[in-house]
Amino acid sequence: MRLTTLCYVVRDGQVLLAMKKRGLGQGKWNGPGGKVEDGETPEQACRREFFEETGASVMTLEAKGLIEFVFEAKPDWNQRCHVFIGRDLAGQPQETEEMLPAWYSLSELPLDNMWEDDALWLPAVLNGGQVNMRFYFDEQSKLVKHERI
Ligand code: 8OG
Repeated sequence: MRLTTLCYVVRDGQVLLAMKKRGLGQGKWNGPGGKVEDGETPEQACRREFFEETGASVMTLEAKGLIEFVFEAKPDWNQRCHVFIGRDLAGQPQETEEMLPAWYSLSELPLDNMWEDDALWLPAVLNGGQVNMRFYFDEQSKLVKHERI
C-alpha cells in the first residue's frame, strides 16, 4: 500500500488548508501532503511535500496517527497516510502548480468541499486528538464504511 502524509499547520485558531489543483482529490480543500518516497521517513516526506506544495517550511511536526484509505475498485489508490499537526512556519504559503493555500478558522472548516471522511476525524485531530482509522470508498470515491484500526 502506498505510504502518504497529510499536514495541518495550526496557528492562532486557524488551520492552513490548500485546494488541490490536479490529481487525486482535485478541487478539494485538504492538508498539504503526498507520497513518501523510497528512503524517506514519513516526517521527512511531510516536510518535503509541504514545501513543494506551499513554498513555506514547517518547523515542528507532531504525529497524530494513521489513516488507511481503501479504494476497493482502484487498489492502486490505496494509501496508508501519516497525519501530522505542524507548528511554526518559515516563509509565507503561496500558490503553487499543485495547490492554492488558505487559512481557515478552526470553527469554520470547509467540510462540504473536503474528502467526506474528514468530518469524522479532522475536527478531533485539530482539537488535540489522535486518529487511527480505515475508510473504504466505492468507485465514485464515495465513503461506504469505516472502522478503527
Ligand atoms: O501524492 P498524492 O497527492 O496523490 O497523495 C494523495 C494525497 O491525498 C495524500 O496527501 C492523502 C490525500 N487523501 C486521499 N484521500 C484522502 C481523504 O479521504 N482525506 C484526506 N484528508 N486526504 C486524503 O488520497
